[in-house]
Amino acid sequence: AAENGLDGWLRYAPLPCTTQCHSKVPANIVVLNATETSPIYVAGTELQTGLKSICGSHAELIHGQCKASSSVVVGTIEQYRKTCGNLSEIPELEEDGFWLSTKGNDVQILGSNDRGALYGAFEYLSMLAQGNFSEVAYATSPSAPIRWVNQWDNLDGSIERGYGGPSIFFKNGTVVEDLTRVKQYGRLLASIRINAVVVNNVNANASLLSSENLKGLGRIADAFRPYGVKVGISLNFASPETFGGLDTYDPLNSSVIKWWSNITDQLYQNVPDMAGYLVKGDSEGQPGPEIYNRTLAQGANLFAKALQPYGGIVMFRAFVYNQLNESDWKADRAKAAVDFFKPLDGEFEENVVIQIKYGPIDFQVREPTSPLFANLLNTNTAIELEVTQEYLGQQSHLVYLPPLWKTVLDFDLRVDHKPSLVRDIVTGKRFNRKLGGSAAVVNVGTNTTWLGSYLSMSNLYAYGRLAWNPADDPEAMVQDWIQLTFGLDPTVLKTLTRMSMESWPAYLNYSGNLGIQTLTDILYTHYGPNPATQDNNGWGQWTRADHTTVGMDRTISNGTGYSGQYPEEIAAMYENIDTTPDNLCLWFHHVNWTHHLHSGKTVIQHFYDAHYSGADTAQSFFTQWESLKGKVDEERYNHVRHRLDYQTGHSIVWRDAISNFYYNMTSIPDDSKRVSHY
Ligand code: GCW
Repeated sequence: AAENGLDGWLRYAPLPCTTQCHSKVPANIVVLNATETSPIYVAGTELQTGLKSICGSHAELIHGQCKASSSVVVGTIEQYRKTCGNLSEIPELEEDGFWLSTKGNDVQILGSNDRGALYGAFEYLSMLAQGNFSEVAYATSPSAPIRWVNQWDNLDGSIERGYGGPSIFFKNGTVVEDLTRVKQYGRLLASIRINAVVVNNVNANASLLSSENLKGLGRIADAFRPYGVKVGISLNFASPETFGGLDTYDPLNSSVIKWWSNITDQLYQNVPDMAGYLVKGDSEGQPGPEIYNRTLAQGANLFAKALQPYGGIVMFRAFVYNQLNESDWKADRAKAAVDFFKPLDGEFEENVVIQIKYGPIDFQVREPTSPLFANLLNTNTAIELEVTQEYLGQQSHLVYLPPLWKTVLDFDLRVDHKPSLVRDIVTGKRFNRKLGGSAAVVNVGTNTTWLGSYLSMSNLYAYGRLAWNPADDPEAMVQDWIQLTFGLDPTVLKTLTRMSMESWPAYLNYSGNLGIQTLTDILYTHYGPNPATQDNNGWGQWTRADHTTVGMDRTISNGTGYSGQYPEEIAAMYENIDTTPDNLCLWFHHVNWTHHLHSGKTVIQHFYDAHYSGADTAQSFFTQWESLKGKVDEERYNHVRHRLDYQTGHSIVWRDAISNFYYNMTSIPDDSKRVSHY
């Protein structure tokens, strides 16, 4: 229904009667698998619902046997060969891949496994919902096996950095009774080919491991299973002591090892197909192996070994750093991940994957690519992205994130002077690793828009697309999302595409640029302008701004040496200010406010201009959206209008707060005389 956001991009809005629906859509749906908990069964009902809703046609569901003609056949390739006979040559598929053919009388949707068949059904429905009846025949496979989302849900039902209401999983310390929303989430995730969800916060509470909660996890897994989505959990490193009653949590202690393997056994009794563990150790106050003088690899391997009998995976986070002293010119939080993990390369078990945030600090509006991707050649890696807009407007600002993510995924790190795109590193291709992929912090909640805002859902949709194919195009992805979410009106498509593509550059301009990070409040809320919070504390998100100068000197020659963590060609580029792109100038160099950028502008004038132009663009979103009145149903029109109205005002608050702050600091007037009156 139009009023209801729960369907996300799976609304299956009716197509206008003029389309080819009736002639092109088969009369039967053949489901080559009968068990009700199988994704193939779900594919059958999804196809039936979708065809009815999109085309108004009733297709008969037939289980198990092949029908002579006019059918959509959905199942695995193996089942097809057994039940329906010959199949033309089709390309080799990876796990979860599928073959889709709409040529001839039948539609074939055939997975390499059950999950792949369901993905293919969603792909076919996505074509139809966009009025696309073209004849296609192709195979597609995932770029990587790990396509996960992380929820930062606490057992009390709150969500860390969640902006879409309380948890759909937990309440009052246990798993909620009614798992309807979990199933609906599973449906959305399956449609974008996500294959696992870590359901609890990385800042984990050991009481998740109580026997009651293990049963609850079993129920969550049962709810997700028909959608091919597995469950994983975050662990608290100290659990053996705080929850298990041992007097240690030393990862090499035999009773600790036994305790974890026993817990793992119990988990697999409740969740036989559990995806694995996610671990945040020795980071931001979380316990880890360090107090026992054990390495992070010894910590990770403890869990890896417990999981090996079950084929589970440990996602071990690279987000490890210490508080630092700003009076030390060479101190640099951005260096922490490589400092901690590079010496451990090759020491991790084969089922450990190091989960690396895209940049070296923390989900900022722009960061250089994390150099850790270039420093783990004998270790599995995955990239961590953030759909929840923690530093990026918390769903109250429109920020379509894939253009930001692409600055990292498409970055060529030139390891050993060879092409080394981040996307080829995390998929395992570049260094020949079997495991790899991506994880995104999503944080949906009970809000009927899921994320707290209709427009934010484009980020979840596109995340799934990129996890499958990191070479996918941000504009093409958002266009599919717009048509699936708001229908086929060309003006809606054009306007919302433009707004989406302009949104990250606009937010970047009014919230921080030239590589200075997001100038938001970093101490508590991560929301709204507060450039004063960056410096004079131990968090290491420093700008080192004063009356005459600004920026972090991260060069080898005179600074923190961070640029030296990159392979030679990249290090040389960043070491020299002449070859550092303007957009990372202040990340790598400490300069005068009057330093001239490659653009010809001074740093301070760039600040003023960018903040004005970013806020101008944000204001235009409101008018652009208003031009769509009557073309989008009223409920969603008003919801979005309200958000954009707020963003209009808040972008001006941002603009003025930042411009004013640096004007007061530098006393350098704005050439265009906008700022000088403060
Ligand atoms: O971005 C920071 C957040 C914390 C978060 C942490 C992490 C879950 O402010 O809320 O903790 O990163 O990624 O572990």
